[in-house]
Amino acid sequence: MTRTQVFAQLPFDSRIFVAGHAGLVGSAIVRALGRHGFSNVMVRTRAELDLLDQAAVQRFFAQEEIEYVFLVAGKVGGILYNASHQADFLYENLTISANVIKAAADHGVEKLLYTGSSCIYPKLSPQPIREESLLSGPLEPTNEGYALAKIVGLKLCEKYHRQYGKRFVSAMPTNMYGPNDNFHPDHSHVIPGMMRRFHEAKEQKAGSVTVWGSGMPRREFLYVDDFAEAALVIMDRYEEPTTINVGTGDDVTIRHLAEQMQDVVAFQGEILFDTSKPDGMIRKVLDVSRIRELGWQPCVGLVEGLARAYSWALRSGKLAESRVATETQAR
Ligand code: GFB
Repeated sequence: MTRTQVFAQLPFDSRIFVAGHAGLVGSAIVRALGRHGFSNVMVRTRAELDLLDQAAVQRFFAQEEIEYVFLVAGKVGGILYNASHQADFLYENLTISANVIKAAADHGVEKLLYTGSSCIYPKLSPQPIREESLLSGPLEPTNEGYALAKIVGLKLCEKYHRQYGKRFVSAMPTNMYGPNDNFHPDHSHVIPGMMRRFHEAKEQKAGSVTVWGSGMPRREFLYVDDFAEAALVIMDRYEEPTTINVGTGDDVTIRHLAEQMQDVVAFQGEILFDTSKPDGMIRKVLDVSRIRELGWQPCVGLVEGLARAYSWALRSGKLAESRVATETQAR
């Protein structure tokens, strides 16, 4: 199959802006664009372009004649960080989404892909969660601020789509992990946080490692480079105003994840559970029929993905960084 057959609608020399290129998802999208031969990919550091600054974002779009936007910038974090910083998560994600989507609408962007996360769906959604569950009930309280901001962002895309015919679409991925993740012990998502705890326990030859919560919640995990491929497929050929889920369709318990992590990190001790830490949603697995119909499916299974992520974390020095250093980086 030639490249042009894979991405028939997306010209290889188009001016593509990846908002949030330094993070887990943005860096994977930049890698995927490079792999597939897209030659005109634009990125800006936070120092060069503060996405919270509406005037700066407007100036940037006015000057750069951007044609395609992957909007994956935002404040992210795991269950504890989310729960304890809800104002920041709501304000920053809302503002970034509004600034970039409006500027893209004002300055003739051809197509924009907005991303949120599966936590936008109600706490008691029927599982696997279909796109139609959106706004059908109360949210999980530990991430209400983040989820509200992301719901507004995806609805803003949908409204521009319906009112002005803008090709603004949104994708809701499940929990992702991989290179350039945040490995802070308290701020991060479960995979990098747990990986750090297991790694440190192994280094210290500890007899046990403590995992947050009861171990019973179920989560679905997607290797971020698989998501990046899905993002390109969606940018190329998904044209609906309503959002599309991206996941594997399979979930595991946190206990099972911990056992896989123990093998990957080669930690010999015992696994304990700290039930004073929150469990969050008891189950969160996406219905992925829509994205499957577009011809995408994930390639990297959980064990292989964990091994790749661990190898990256070791090579990058992320697991060796002091807790103070990772805290500064996470802000
Ligand atoms: O990735 P995580 O923080 O996010 O996973 P959510 C939380 C689940 O993993 C809970 C357990 O059941 C935790 O009790 N867990 C076990 C751990 N050990 C750890 C650990 O070391 N760190 C963390 N973080 N959890 C987030 C939302 O929800 O998912 C965000 O807060 C976002 O808004 C993200 O949507 C994808 O899946 O609970």
